[in-house]
Amino acid sequence: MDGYAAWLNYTEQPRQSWTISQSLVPEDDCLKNILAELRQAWGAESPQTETGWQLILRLNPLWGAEAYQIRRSGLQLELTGGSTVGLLYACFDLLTRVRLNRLADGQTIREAPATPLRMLNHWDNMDGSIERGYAGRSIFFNDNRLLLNERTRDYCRLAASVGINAVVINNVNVSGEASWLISPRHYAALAELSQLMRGYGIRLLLSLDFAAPMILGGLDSADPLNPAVISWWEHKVDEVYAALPYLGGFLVKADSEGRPGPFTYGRDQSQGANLLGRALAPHHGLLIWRAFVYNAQQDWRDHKTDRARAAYDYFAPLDGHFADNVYLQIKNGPMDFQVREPVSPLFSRLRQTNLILELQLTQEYTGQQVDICYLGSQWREILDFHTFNPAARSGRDRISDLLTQTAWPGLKAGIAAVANTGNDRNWFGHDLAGLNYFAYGKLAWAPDADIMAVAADWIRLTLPAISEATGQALLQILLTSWQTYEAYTAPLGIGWMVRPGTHYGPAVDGYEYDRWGTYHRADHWGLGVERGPQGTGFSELYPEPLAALYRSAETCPDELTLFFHYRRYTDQLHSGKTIIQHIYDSHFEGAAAAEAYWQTWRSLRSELDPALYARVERRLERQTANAREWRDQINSYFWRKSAIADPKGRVIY
Ligand code: GCV
Repeated sequence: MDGYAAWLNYTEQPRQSWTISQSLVPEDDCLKNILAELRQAWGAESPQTETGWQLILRLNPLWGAEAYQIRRSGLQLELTGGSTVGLLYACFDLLTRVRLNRLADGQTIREAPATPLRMLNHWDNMDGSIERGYAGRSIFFNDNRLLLNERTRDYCRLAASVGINAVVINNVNVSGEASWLISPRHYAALAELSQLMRGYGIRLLLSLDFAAPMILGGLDSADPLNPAVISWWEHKVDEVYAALPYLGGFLVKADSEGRPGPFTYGRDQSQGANLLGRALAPHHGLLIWRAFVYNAQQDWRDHKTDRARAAYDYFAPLDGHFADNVYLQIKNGPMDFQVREPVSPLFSRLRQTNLILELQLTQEYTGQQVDICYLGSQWREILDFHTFNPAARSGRDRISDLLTQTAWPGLKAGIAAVANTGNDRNWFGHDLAGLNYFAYGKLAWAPDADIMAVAADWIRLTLPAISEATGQALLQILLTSWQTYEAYTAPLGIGWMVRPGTHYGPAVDGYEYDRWGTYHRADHWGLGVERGPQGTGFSELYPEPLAALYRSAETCPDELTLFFHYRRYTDQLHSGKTIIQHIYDSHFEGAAAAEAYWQTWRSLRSELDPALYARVERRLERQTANAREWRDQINSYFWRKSAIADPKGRVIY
């Protein structure tokens, strides 16, 4: 088993006999793809209708385009979609239900996505490399060209099967040939790709270089208020849409980590975003502007500047300044996709800005698809977080209420995630990392989904041949994996401590004297960044009661205590343990848990496909070694700093 089919693994199910007794406009691409999917799953259509499924496809244009209904009466299956995209979603749901034996006679299922925009961002470069990619090279690019092959279609099938409806194919760090994606050099290939994606209900979007008027247009400025720049963009966007009428819009990373942006010209972020938003408006395109803007040239001696504040400080004052088709895309936490961070305070504050929550599937800081880390556990906490945004209707202020646009009237919102796929045969490098992609789609569609049920379904769909007991063992690993990863890496919300550059494995002081604003401030008394009112004041960016919760070390939740406060090693946590004892215990326990995953996997060997077994086993061996390394470096470092021995007498170096 090579993992290529992922959860669309139809091999173990009996072929089904089926026929479509009524078809709609056959030249519609979605309909063609529905038929192709049915054939792939169930085999060729069969004329003996009495013994097989009889499908009737209908449209109900009064529904939202992505809504659908499945009604079963005996062997008759009536699928109704708000459009053929809705029918495609109905088809994937039907195939899943038949495989999981979850479609009773007489049952009617009605579904519509709760989040309108469900997007993936690929950080793929045109040379074929992927920034922070851990599953091989790009499936979209090689050698400065677009790739279009059977794999592209299979990618669309995977994405559509979990309800993804927008994909940005190129890295937000746009450079080299990627700046030229919006030029005639690439229109023909992009048009073909966007047409293919459209047949799967997916809008293609592109990351843009803010300096394009200079690079492509030869202007001497990219100032968003310069009339020549404005007119260049208007013409450029008209040209792009003439070639790519189905383009969803653009994504921009500006003024961050060396990218050009409006700050160069003394303009603010909304002026940069609106320049492009206005050019896109006549074409109904979206402009997605990232809030990940910070000064990456910090002096470690400076205890007042706080990277965690940056997005808030830049963007909160601009609430209400953005054009109607502009969305602000905000990373879940104020720093950068650490295993644990508080939710960004921007979600608690903005009330007149369209929002997108940005998550990271690619496991940059969470094990790089070597270590198992089911991020659904992290996302559940983020989605359930009460923002206390004063604009939200009472009781509807969770992040999930924002995404589903139920928090307050007029709010437009969506969700995005940095993708974890590549051209490895199994798409994800680690077979078990496929769950993160699957779960992201499911939570984007229904943010209140149960992450345990999602994982259990993923196991049954991806590994249909394994026994119930093996499935349960695997489920236990997956459900505890995020907590395990957190336990053996940087403690109590402090984050980082990773090897500079690669971001895999421990280097406690790796970023301590660097320019990235990512410090732990450990000394011989304690550690942590003081972000209360006496420190950087970050806690005060939240509305009450969150500010009060985070402001004081007495009330701050244990898991974030070092994010918000400098604490002494001897301070007591709510758990009853001291900080130092927590560090020792969690690292010994986390590393032991990782090793136990490896043992469990080995005990399942006879149950598992040999190739799958070997792929995952190799990674578990590496995860165990990584966890040990984290355990020993962190414990030794803090023992040496604090001179407090482990009362349990375990080995520390
Ligand atoms: C695409 C982090 C990563 C970068 C990434 C950046 C971003 O800093 O390490 O590789 O760049 O986030 O989200 O823009």
